[in-house]
Amino acid sequence: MGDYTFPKDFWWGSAASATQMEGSIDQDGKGKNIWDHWFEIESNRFFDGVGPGKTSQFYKKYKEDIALMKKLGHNSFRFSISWSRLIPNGTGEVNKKAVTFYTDVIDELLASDIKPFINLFHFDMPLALQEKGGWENREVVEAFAAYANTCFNLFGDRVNTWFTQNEPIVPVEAGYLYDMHYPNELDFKKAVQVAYNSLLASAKAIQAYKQTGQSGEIGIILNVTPAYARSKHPADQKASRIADLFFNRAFLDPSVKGEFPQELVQILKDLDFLPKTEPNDLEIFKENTVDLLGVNYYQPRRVKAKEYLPHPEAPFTMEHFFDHYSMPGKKINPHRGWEIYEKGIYDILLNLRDNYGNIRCFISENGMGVEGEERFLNEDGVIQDDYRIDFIQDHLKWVHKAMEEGCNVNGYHLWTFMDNWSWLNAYKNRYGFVSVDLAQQGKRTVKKSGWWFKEVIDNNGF
Ligand code: BGP
Repeated sequence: MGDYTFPKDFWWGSAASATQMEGSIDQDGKGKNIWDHWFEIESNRFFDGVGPGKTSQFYKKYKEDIALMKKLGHNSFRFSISWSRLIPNGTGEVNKKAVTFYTDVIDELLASDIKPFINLFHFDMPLALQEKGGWENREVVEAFAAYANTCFNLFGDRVNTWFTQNEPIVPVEAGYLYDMHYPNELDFKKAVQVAYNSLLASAKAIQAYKQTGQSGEIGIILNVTPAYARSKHPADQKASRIADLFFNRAFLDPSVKGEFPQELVQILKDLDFLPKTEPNDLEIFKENTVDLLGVNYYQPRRVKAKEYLPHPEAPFTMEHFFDHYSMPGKKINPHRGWEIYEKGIYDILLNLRDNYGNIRCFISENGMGVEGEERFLNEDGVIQDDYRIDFIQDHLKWVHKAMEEGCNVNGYHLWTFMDNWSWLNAYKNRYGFVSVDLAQQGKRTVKKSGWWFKEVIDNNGF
């Protein structure tokens, strides 16, 4: 046993999402989601032209995968339900084969002493609903609450840790500001509406959960990285405050405190970007805050005051208020291009302790995507991913320190269990404890980090 011991019942495990791991996207009655559709019309947008159909095939191999999770000591696993697999058109009829599949997955996890954590939405809007505008459309808010309710009724007797959404800012920024995800719009007004409606949908799903009378807990998963200013100069400080407002507080405050930050509301009002709302929305936010917060952390956000005035005709984005800042001497994961800054995880947790009532939370994603890991195979065919072990360990040390200082952290999940399809990067960067060999029918092999993590779990620390 080392110096870093974690509390008894700490959640050790990993996270994944339906679209990234299920595969079998055109089988057993699944409806299309935006990823299936976008890949059909623009496969060139995806690394090596690989789409979501060719994922790790959890849909077929879940028993084998869960057996491996058990072997590696997991006590919890977060996955998402594919809305368009369960309800092919987003509303209306439920797909019985999907019910069977998710029931079997849950039962298999429970039989293996692994707590299922279910997330209801991970970037994968059913196509039928995106055709109506997706989160832009208030009808979709109601459709989500109904879908959530269906899930609670179907699975809530055995699942007691729920999440409404994963990183709701991603569909906003990637889909409506930066041309990274479908529907590839660039429209700030719509982006604000999408953010507002998805948060409202989350609150309504929480309301639906409470109305079921089930005894579990429900939360949301946010990537709440602090925005670090280049310097103490007031202009840099202001840049970071505004970046923090848009990227973090816009999601954290309504989810945890049930209200939007006044400064953000004022900025949007001044720019005439306030979303359409209905009279009792604020009450819904106020009354339906989360029990639990998932924190995803990969990289810090660094900003500085703007160097130049924005072009008057350029479309409006958050970068109207700040520039991104590349800090000299930063440590970087070259494969993903993301800075590695371990202390960021501690800063997030202290912020939650000091400004968000020390809400019960856990690290719901952290991880390192690396290209070409087969370079590190040893003679037994095991990937020697010492860089991943260092990455996890260095982050866990900061988590441990935050806990010693009173932060209410209940677990650590790696992104991800086995190598998954990574949205635009497809299979370029691998994140898993377990490698997936696409050339050999998705053959699974535990990496060195998987065995190392098992030891950490067995010792409840290192
Ligand atoms: C998070 C997402 C995950 C996962 C991860 C790694 O933001 O919740 O779905 O993909 O990032 O990012 P990427 O796959 O783009 O490398």
